[in-house]
Amino acid sequence: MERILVIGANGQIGSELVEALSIRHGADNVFATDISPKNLYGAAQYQVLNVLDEEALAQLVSSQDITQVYQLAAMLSATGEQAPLKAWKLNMDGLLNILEIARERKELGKPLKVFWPSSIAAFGPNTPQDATPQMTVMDPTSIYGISKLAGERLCEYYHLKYGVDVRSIRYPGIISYKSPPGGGTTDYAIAIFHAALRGERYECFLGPQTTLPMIYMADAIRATIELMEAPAEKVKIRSSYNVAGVSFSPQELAAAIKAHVPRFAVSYKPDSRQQIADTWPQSLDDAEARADWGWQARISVDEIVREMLANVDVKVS
Ligand code: AKB
Repeated sequence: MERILVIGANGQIGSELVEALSIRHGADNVFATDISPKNLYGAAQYQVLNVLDEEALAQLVSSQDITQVYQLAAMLSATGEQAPLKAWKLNMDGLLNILEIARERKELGKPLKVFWPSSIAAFGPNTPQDATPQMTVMDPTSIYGISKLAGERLCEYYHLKYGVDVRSIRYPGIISYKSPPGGGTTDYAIAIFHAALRGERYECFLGPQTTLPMIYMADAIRATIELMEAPAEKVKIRSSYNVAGVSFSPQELAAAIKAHVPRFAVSYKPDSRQQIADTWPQSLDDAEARADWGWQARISVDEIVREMLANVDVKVS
């Protein structure tokens, strides 16, 4: 029986992951935590936890006999640039706290399986942008991207040196309707649906031709759970896996929305997030994820558009 801890449960991924894990493992075995006292998504078991409080974290892991932890608390690319030192501290120390606890638990004969999200932000301006390979030049220029690349190296280090069973995915931009994204460069791909459904013009903060890799939340959650459930010997990469979903530009997404909402209009006013997006891949080669643990994306751009238009709740945007 698994006992699962989700850190950052009120975030975009956390809110949906807690639900999916509860269905799989039983709500009694899933502990949702976040820095906020508000149990925003009605998790059956919720408590306040600051991932930077290593003592509180270790105490929770041991008192609840946790066997799997998903460390999702982080500052994303756009908000990270507003407070680089804070982003570095949260993103790095949060991960290190978990890895250290996993190392200690392993020594006690109580292994803790760790999931930690990396991102396409770990790539940089000298990375090949089309079908970006798993192993390639990585020279991120945002503090978020630098923390993701450093985090990938730490994950592999703790695996090689201490045998910690840590697993990771380089998430593309994730598109979802349930919970809002938290300050990323790919957020336009959600905000655009809210504007379309409110009957408003959308002013996009990226230029019309800025193609980026994206993935629908259902595929992202499935990838995460499939990776965590794969037999350990199949998880050959312990830094982080490329996982591809779809790729599109703002102009292409706007056209796909217009096919359903003909009067929808978009204008473009790139801001500082454009410089970040310009250094990221346009598409990913995820051959290793496919070969090692059978990953296969299912949801196309047209399906994403249909699902988002049917489900986005404009009352909460
Ligand atoms: C962001 O835009 O910062 C995130 C990401 C791609 O990691 N969505």
